[in-house]
Amino acid sequence: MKQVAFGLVVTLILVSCIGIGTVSAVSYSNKEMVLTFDDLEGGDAGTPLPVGYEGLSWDPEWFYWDADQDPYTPHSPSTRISSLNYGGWIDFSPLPQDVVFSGAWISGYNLTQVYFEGYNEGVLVGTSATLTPSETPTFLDAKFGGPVDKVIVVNSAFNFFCMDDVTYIEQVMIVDEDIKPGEEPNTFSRVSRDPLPVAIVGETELDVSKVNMETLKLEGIAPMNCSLEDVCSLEGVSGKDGCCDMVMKFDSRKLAKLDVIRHAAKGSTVPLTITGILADGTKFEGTDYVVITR
Ligand SMILES: [Ca+2]
Ligand SMILES: [Ca+2]
Ligand SMILES: [Ca+2]
Repeated sequence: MKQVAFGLVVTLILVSCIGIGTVSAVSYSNKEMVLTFDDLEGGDAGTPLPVGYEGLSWDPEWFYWDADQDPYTPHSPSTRISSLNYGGWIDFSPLPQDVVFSGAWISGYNLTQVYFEGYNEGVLVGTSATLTPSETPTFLDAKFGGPVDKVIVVNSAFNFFCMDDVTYIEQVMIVDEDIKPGEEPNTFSRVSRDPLPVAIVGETELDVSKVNMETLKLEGIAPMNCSLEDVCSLEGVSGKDGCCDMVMKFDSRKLAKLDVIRHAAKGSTVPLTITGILADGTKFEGTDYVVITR
C-alpha cells in the first residue's frame, strides 16, 4: 500500500518552505468477516466446532454438519452450525478489539423462534428482532446499535434451527507492503526461479518484531523464510531508516501459479496482498503491485 504524503506549502514573500509531516502507512480499515464454516467437512450433532475456530471462542454446544437435511438449509453450501441447547454463545473477546455484529442466516422449523443478544463487558448492548425460521435461510439483522464482545443466540426450543454465514465487522490494520524493497516498479517474470522478496515496512507505529511469522501469507502463500532487517522505508525508499522491516522471500514458481498472475496480460499490473496477525491478535494486511514482464 502506497500512501501519498501531502506536503504543507507555505509561501512567505519570496521564501517557500515545504514541510513534510510525519508519514505513517499504518491505519485501520473496517473489514466485513463472514464465517461460512465451509472449510469444515462432515460432522453431525456429536461434532463440536473446533476450539478457537476463526480465532473466536464458541459455546462448546455448537456442532457443525454438511449433509443435506431439510429444513436446515445452509446459506452457503454445505456446512452450517446448530446446538442442542436452546442456542449458544459466540465470544469475540479473543480479538484485540470489539466487533460490530451484523447478524447471521437462520433456517429450520417454524416450531422455534431465534433472536440475538449483544453484550459488551457483560452489559446488554442490544437485542435483535425475533425470527421464526423456515427452510429458506433468512438474515437475522442484529442491529445492536454498538460494538460487542459477546453474542448470545437465543433459541426458544431445544433445537430446530441452524445458523450460517455469521457476519461481523472487525478492524484490520493496514500496513505498508513493499515488494522488491526499495525498487519501483516491481517487475515479475512468470518463468523466474528467483525468490520474490517482500517487505512489511517497519515504522514507529509498527514494530515488525511483533508479527507472528507463522501467520504471514501473500495471496494465501506462506513465505519460504522471513527475517528482521532494516532494508527500506515508507514510500518505497531503499536503505536503512532506523526501523526494522519484516523481509520475506516467496517462491516465485508458486506465485506464478496464482490465477491472478497466470491469467494476467504481459505488461499488466497485479495487486498482491500480504496478510498476517500480530502477537496481540491484531489482523493486518497491505497491498503492493507487480508488473508482469513475461
Ligand atoms: Ca456455510
Ligand atoms: Ca518495491
Ligand atoms: Ca526500515
